[in-house]
Amino acid sequence: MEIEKIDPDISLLLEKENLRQQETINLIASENIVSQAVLEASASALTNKYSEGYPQRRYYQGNDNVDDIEIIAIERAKQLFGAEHANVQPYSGSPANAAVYMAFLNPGDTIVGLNLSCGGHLTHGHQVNFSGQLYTAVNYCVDKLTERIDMDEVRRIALNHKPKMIISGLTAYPRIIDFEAFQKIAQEIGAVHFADISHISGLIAGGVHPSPFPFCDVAMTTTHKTLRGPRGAIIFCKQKYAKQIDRAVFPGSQGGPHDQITAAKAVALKEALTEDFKLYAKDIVANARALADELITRGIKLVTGGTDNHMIMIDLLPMGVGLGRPTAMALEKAGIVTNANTVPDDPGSAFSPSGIRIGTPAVTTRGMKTDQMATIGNWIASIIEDPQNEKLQSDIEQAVKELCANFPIRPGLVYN
Ligand code: DSN
Repeated sequence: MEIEKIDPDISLLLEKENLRQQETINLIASENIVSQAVLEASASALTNKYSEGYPQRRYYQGNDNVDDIEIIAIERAKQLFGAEHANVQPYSGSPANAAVYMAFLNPGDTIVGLNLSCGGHLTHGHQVNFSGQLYTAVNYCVDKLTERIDMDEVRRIALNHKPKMIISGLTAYPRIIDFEAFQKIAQEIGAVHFADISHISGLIAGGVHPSPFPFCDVAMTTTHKTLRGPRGAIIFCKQKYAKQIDRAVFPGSQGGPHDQITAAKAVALKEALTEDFKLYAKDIVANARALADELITRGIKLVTGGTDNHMIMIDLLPMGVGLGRPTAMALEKAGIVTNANTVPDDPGSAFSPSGIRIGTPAVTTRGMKTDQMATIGNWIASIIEDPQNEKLQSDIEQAVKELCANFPIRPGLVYN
């Protein structure tokens, strides 16, 4: 490969990263493994192009191929989700959310979203983020007993604060989102309903999670999570909002789109339109349930007591405050890659939280099924019970390598 000659340092690190991904179990709920076709589009000559504007309305010449690619991506995105309009240019989730807010809100306007510690995203109104600084953010949390979103509470907050926008969506919440109920509340107070479906868009596309369409006014998904595409995002909206969304993306908040990523989004959307992808989405959820069941059997506490989607939130509070990070580090030594995460009412901090978030999109892409989930659940439980045991970690690390060798990341991967 050319890169070995030009830049051996980076080349070596890329090789090491390939090996790390091959030999470890990736349970990070927001990550996945793309197909070779998506990788090829991402690494294509489109990297060399500038194309500010939209198809047939570009500021630079030489965009005939880019136009065709972007139109294909838009049409596939609309078809997959049954949306009226799609903008496929957003660089990623946070810039896309910034564009959505810019399209509908003025600084100071009130937004209502799920609190970060209860499973919402930074861009849903956290005070350290632009969304909590530019706008007046009010958060809802989850019910203390059930740890689920309480729609009566969302309605009470909405009626009280009369936000201009209500956000339905999650980044660390393992249950179904009732988009229809959110829409009813938004309609009652004349608010815009914005669904952030970044985590669950692959499940929606695969028919295993209810769709926010036609209930929401606007929706956003990143393309690299359960949707299994390149890093990026797509915004969907009703046709009547198309112009204001497009303007908010370009020229409002972005410059030239990353055309190589637009092409890779188109490829991933084509893959997501297949019957194979429906099976894949079904297996993601079946795997998450099997993993959750195994953890519960081993006495591990899960937020909400289980999962409906691709994600499991392990609550380590029964064992102490702030154990998320040391446990994630112990798991990593055993070859199991996760992230520490807050749990509802966490007395720990965002950097030192008391939970672990895990998810099954990447292991399902590798072809692992419920039997393997039971094995992995057992390993995780053993490490949680005995996090200082280095011999246990190295024994499991060896077993993880053997398991991973049986489920290699294949370059031509298409799920079947
Ligand atoms: N970092 C993403 C996640 O892990 O959910 C969200 O931005």
